[in-house]
Amino acid sequence: MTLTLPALLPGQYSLVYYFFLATAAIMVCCFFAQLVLSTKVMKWYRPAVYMSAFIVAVSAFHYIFIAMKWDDHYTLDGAMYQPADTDFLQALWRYAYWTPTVPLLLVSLVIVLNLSAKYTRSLSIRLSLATVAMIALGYPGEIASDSNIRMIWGTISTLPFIYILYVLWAELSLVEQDMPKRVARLVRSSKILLVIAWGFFPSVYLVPFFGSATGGVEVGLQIGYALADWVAKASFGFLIYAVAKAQSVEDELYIQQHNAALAAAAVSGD
Ligand SMILES: *C/C=C(C)/C=C/C=C(C)/C=C/C1=C(C)CCCC1(C)C
Repeated sequence: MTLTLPALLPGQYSLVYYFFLATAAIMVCCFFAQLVLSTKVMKWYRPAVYMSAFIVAVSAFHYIFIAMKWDDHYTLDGAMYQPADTDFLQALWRYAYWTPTVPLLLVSLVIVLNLSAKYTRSLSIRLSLATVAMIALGYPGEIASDSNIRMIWGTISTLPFIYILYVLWAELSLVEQDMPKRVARLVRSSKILLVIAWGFFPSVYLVPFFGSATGGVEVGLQIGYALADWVAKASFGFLIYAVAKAQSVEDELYIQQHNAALAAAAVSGD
């Protein structure tokens, strides 16, 4: 991502500014919604819903922060908004924002799969390490001005990304076969949403190879990243809740049947 921003038309400047604020407001609403929803699932799924709440809370802060930075950076000069002479450190802020939130997105998905404790731990650790590696390896490329260096780090960063996709699609499709149909369907929707939203980020990474930073490109990138977060963080959180709720209904049924069997055994005098 470029460090220096282009001059913008007033409409372009305002569009991005209000889009950041609207995104922050949406994330705040999602935060309270997730807290309320967390009470509606069995307590062993609650950490996943709390993680979604945490992710949207961090997102709200991030968007308020970059809205302020954006506002500070530009001044209206004649007909155009002119950027300050300093760097706009959006790559640093964005990668700092991803580091805690992206691993948690995957861990929340792993928790609602309701697998054995050992497998849950192994998946959470492997996927978290892979996301952290992906972010750490992408960063030097993101801030490089040399396009060869950008390409090299981007390619290396794609390896853990492919590993994540492999684990989600190949490895987890085996455990989905044992899940109740309704749950398996929701898990599949979560994965599809995840791949579509996550695929957006490396695509944006490629933009500087094709275009120069004009006002239109910059506005497109900023709004594109924000929309990707609506999908990858806000909407994904509600799917995680839906899986947790479906799992809770199944667990409730199982517990009832188990109790009924125990009661029947007690009546028959065993
Ligand atoms: C909430 C933020 C999310 C879900 C961010 C996801 C980011 C990625 C999947 C980034 C992937 C990248 C590559 C696969 C290669 C180029 C460098 C990255 C870091 C943009």
